[in-house]
Amino acid sequence: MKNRYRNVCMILAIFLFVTGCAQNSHCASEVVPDGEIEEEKEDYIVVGYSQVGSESDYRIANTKSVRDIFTQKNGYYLLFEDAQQKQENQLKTIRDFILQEVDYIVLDPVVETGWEAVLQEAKDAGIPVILSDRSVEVEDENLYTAWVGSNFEEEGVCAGKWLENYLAATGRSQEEIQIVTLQGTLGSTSQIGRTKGFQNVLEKNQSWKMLDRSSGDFTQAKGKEVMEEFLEKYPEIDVVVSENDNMTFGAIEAIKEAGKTCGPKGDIILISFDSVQAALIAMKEGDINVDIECNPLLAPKIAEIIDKLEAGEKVEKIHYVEESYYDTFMDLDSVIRKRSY
Ligand code: GZL
Repeated sequence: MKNRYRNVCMILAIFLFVTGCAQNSHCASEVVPDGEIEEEKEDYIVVGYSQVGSESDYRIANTKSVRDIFTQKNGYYLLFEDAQQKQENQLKTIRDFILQEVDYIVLDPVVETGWEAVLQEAKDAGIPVILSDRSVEVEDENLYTAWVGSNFEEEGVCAGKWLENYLAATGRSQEEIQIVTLQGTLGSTSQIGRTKGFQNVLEKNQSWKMLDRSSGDFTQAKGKEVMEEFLEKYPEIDVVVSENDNMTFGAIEAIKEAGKTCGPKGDIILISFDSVQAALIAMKEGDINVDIECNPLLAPKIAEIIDKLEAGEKVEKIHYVEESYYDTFMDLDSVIRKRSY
């Protein structure tokens, strides 16, 4: 698609002047990416990226993947906005991108609902939208061109099946198992899928009892708060299902401050999601039993989709990334050494 770089700068200048952002260097830096713009480069693909936030280690790795790929050297001009986990920020950002006539919008939607109007505006403006990581719930799936991410329901099923095997291997498959769940951001694709997937396995195990589920919003602080409430309320917790590693770090703090232990030698079986490096180290230290991987390196696939669209090729709608799980029965040293996140 013809580079709109010069138009973008002109519109940007008008936009910043009109909205008074020109005086505010912070605002100006928000819409004009860092680093020297190579004036002589004739052609950029202008990509507007609306990121959920910076709430977790997964998110940091996911953002790094975006910044590593969408560089001027690779022919892209990246406009990147962190929504601090607020949908209203993402809605405003997308409308700014439309005003700036970007070539593509990439959206990681904090929750699944509330996107029809703004996606219709992007469609009316002729700007393709690619969804990254989380997805949207819309009547008309033509409002977005493609989605790249994880099979979250499969991740939840994987966690449940791991627990079935572990309880059988430790002679506890007939025992009543009391479970609590730290859920991610309510209404996000990852929370919906992981909760549903684990529930599918729970329903097949009569001796399992889900005492409670509550959202820690994928953050360490909130995860600790919720775990403290669970420990207050439920004296006998056998399993904690924590829908991301940062809530897990908070849960570990709360469990230890309550004088209990977790992990393979602990009172509580701890199941986590994401498999970021810090969590695998905590697993090595004996605090986590199993971690279901959630691959944050989505930008290469997104760039491949954009390049195909640029070449006028058709693209598939759904693109799953490769991922696995890790537990203490594996050689964690070699896993940790090889990981880029
Ligand atoms: C999953 C992603 C989730 C991660 C969390 O793809 O949406 O959001 O599991 C992150 O760490 O906050």
